Amino acid sequence: MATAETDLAAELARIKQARVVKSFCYTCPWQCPTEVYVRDGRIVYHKGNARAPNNIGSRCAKGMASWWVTEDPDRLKYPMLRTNPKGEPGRFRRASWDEALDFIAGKLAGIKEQWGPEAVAFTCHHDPNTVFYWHLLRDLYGSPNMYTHTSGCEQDRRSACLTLFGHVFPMHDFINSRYVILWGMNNLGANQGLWESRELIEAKKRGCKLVVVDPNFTETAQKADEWLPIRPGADGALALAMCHVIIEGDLFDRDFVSRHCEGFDGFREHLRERGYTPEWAEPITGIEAGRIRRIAREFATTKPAMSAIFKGSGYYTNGADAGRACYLLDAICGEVDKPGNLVLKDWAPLGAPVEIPEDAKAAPSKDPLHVAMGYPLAPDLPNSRLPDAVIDGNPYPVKGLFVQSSNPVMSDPNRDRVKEMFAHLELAVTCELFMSETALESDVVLPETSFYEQAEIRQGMWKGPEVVLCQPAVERVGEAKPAYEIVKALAEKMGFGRYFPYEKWEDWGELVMKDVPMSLDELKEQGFWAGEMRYHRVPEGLPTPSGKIEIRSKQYEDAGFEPYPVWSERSVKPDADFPLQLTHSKLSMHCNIITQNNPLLMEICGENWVEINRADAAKYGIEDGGYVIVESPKDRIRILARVVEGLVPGCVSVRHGHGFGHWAMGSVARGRGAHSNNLMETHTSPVTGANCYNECKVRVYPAQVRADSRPRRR
Ligand SMILES: Nc1nc2c(c(=O)[nH]1)N[C@H]1C(S)=C(S)[C@@H](COP(=O)(O)OP(=O)(O)OC[C@H]3O[C@@H](n4cnc5c(=O)[nH]c(N)nc54)[C@H](O)[C@@H]3O)O[C@H]1N2
Ligand SMILES: Nc1nc2c(c(=O)[nH]1)N[C@H]1C(S)=C(S)[C@@H](COP(=O)(O)OP(=O)(O)OC[C@H]3O[C@@H](n4cnc5c(=O)[nH]c(N)nc54)[C@H](O)[C@@H]3O)O[C@H]1N2
Ligand code: SF4
Ligand SMILES: [Mo]
Repeated sequence: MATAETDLAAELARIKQARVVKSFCYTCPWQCPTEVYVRDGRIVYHKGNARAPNNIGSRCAKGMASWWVTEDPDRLKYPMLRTNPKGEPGRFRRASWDEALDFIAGKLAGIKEQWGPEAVAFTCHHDPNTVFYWHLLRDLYGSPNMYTHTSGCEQDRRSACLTLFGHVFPMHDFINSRYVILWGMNNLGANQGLWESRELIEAKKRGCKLVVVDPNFTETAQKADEWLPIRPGADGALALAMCHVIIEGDLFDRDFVSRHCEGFDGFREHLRERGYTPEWAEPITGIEAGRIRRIAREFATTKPAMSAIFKGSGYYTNGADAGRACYLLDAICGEVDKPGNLVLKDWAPLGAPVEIPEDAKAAPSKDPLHVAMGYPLAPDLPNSRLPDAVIDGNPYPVKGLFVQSSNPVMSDPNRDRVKEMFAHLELAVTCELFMSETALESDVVLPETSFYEQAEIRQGMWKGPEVVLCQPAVERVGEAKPAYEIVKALAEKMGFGRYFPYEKWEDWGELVMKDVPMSLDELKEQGFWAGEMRYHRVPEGLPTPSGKIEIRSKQYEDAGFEPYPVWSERSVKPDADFPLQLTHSKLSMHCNIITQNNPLLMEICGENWVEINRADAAKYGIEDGGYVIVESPKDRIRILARVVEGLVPGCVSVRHGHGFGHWAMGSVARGRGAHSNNLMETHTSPVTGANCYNECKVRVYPAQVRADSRPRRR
């Protein structure tokens, strides 16, 4: 059936004399469905797919600039093998695919023989077709250590959500909400699904009240009705005090908690016993007790409402319980999975791309690393602890590491320790688009294709079940290959070739789609599949031990933690020598450290900066637009300063991205901006092992050289 939109796509293709390929953007993890217009092998235009509920046609600046990745001269073109010992600055030579994969297969066989298969780990952030590596390295080779996106990201949020609701990634039904509290979640800066940003703005227009809890007056706080400038690492105290007000004021949803929650009465006693009152929280959070009471009452009495978190609360060692406490506001007010709430999204019924018989699968002989490390509640790898395994053999030796679509040398805290880890590995393989800093520390660097050059079928990030697809739109760069071809070729070298029988991507695509009520051909035509959006799953029972929302967490108790969230101080506090708390936030014009070699985005935002409150700036002689030194007990960086009103005094905020030799061979990115991740020591959440990027104290003073007159835009 032709619609106005398909006609538009056809008309655009005709005008541009181009072929249109339905695809998705994967510059950030939100995978907006797109239409890519290709003429003579080049992308001449691209836009959002307006029929997709996910982004309804919109794209952000990062997505619009993303075509550059297909033409960037700095892209990796060939497999590369290291020619000098690890630990020294990496030198590489071009290798054939055959030689590179022979090398990897040989090392994998040696590691398995000497140390066992669990001595190989796999980690990634963006996970393009990662599932293929998993089937080979987990199912056939036998390592239980296949990790993905969250290891460097919102580990604490995920564990809070999983233990409470049995769901890993609720979506935000802003559009139907009347009251939204965002805790350190900067949707309008560090954008998540574009439909979420749109719906948040639309909800505001319809009268929804937006409260942002953040030490920084972020892009989202600037659009909010109220900004609560909380002290860093204090969210747990604020949320617990709000729960106290709601419960003591009899403002909770009695019927909902009695039917659907486990442990409500115990929670009331717990809050009383611990004395988690607004007066107790005021000096910890910096928010007046009266304001805490008012916001708590407003939240409980305005329906529908939502309390949501992402990274902010999890930047600290007390982040796991802080996250639980923020989500408990939803639970006690009965605001879960109804219109206007956090929705416990249904996933699409995607199948595996290969069929490996059960009797061919290897049975791992050891617990996965996160369990052996003592973090059974971790949803992913506690990756700041990976160096302990590699360097010290604790909890057991790891000798081989695959890194795909991730740059841990730049992205994890404590760069020194991460680099040291690579020097200890017998096999380090980095699958990349560029010669990243992590690639430079590796033995083998494999060039992968970008989302414009390969196929992939994934779960979509809309609030209903959704499948999104990308398909090859342009020629591959050099000899780069997609993961499904790399894994097939490696499997053949390892004697597992028969399990990867596909000749073209459509062969595995059919398998992935076999339970989705849409054919692969239709998917290629439409670019996405969207199922029915549902609410009200809580009464059906949740995948928690009790089937209910676990206010009292059995999983926490079994793992040796307090079953109710407790308040604890974060680990690193400023002192006389290092009087400021380091915090971080993302850049709206870049995604993490992916986009800094893109000249279009670098023209808008060519370097990152540190924000400092006006009072602190005066105290330390810092001028707006000047360069400063940010120094911790461990390291120091030189970075542009921005003096702002809207930041809690006593902390500084580094916008994350850019820095040192970033994109080791990237001609645009190199030397622009500053990189803060070596300022921190390794601090991890005791519950999940999450990276604690903000556990760091610093001092700030003017650098010698003044800033140039680059335009200052966010
Ligand atoms: N434009 C853009 N979009 C992105 C990304 C990007 O790099 N750029 N990255 C993507 C990724 S991987 C992720 S994980 C998400 C992240 O999405 P968000 O979590 O929304 O983004 P961050 O900027 O990390 O937000 C952290 C916020 O927490 C605040 N904060 C710091 N300490 C505290 C605290 O103690 N309490 C509270 N309440 N807040 C605190 C910071 O000031 C900051 O505003 O964004 C995704 N989208
Ligand atoms: N100081 C500080 N550190 C942080 C954060 C912070 O806010 N402050 N944020 C943290 C967060 S939330 C996250 S999620 C992590 C993310 O950190 P990482 O795990 O490092 O992930 P990214 O920055 O997303 O991407 C890293 C690499 O993926 C490569 N890449 C991009 N697309 C592809 C592809 O299609 N295929 C392949 N093979 N490679 C590709 C890019 O070239 C890039 O080198 O950083 C964390 N680190
Ligand atoms: S939000 Fe993410 S996926 Fe969507 S267009 Fe922007 S960068 Fe691409
Ligand atoms: Mo992230």
